[in-house]
Amino acid sequence: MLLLQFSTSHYCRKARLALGYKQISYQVENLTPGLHILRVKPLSGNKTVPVLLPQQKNCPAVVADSTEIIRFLEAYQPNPPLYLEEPLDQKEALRLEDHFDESIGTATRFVYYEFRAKEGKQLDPSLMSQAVIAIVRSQYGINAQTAKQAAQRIADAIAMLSEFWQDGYLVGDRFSVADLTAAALLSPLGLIPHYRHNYPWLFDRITEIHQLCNEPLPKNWDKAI
Ligand SMILES: N[C@@H](CCC(=O)N[C@@H](CS)C(=O)NCC(=O)O)C(=O)O
Repeated sequence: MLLLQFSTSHYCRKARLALGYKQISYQVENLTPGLHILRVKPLSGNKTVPVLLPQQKNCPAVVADSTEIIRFLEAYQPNPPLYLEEPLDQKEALRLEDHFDESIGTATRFVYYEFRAKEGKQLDPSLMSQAVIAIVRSQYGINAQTAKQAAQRIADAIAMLSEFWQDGYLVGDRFSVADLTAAALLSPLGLIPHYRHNYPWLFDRITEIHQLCNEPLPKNWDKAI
């Protein structure tokens, strides 16, 4: 299998966590933001990564979007499962996956790129990195005001996670797509010192989930504390 990705994207991390959890071997093709459209648009019709090319008999040629990739992987290799058996639990796990995708993953992007352009500039002050950060900020309308609104959505999500994650799982009594999605989409916050200091249990849990899925933590993870 081949995963078309941005190495730093948290949605691509979500797909890698799922591949790693299921111990499916795959290769990655790292794309350059902006130029990536030339590669992915003809394949999926969309402009976002991740895009998975299963390259297997009896499989679709292209699976685009992290949620669709997990749905495909679950059918391709059901064990170990990311979906839950009990229908109501499974419905809730998919609802949480969608909530994290649509609301929290985008909020994380706002808070993370606001940090990278300001206090976190020294993480990579190179012109190339700062140019990518400026493009992302302009593409998504990221500024101090919108990042502040996003931080409130993240605070609500962390309050919810604190009820479930300190000694259990988001849904039911085992690890599921809901836990995996939360870990992937909140992981960029691990590079922001005040989140690391205020919520150590959150980043311990994100670390455990990365270990479970055989996925390295984001670059510079240890520099934030
Ligand atoms: N809902 C999509 C979101 C993916 C997404 O937003 N990907 C971003 C990278 S984090 C992207 O490809 N952005 C490039 C663009 O919009 O041109 C998923 O879950 O795969």
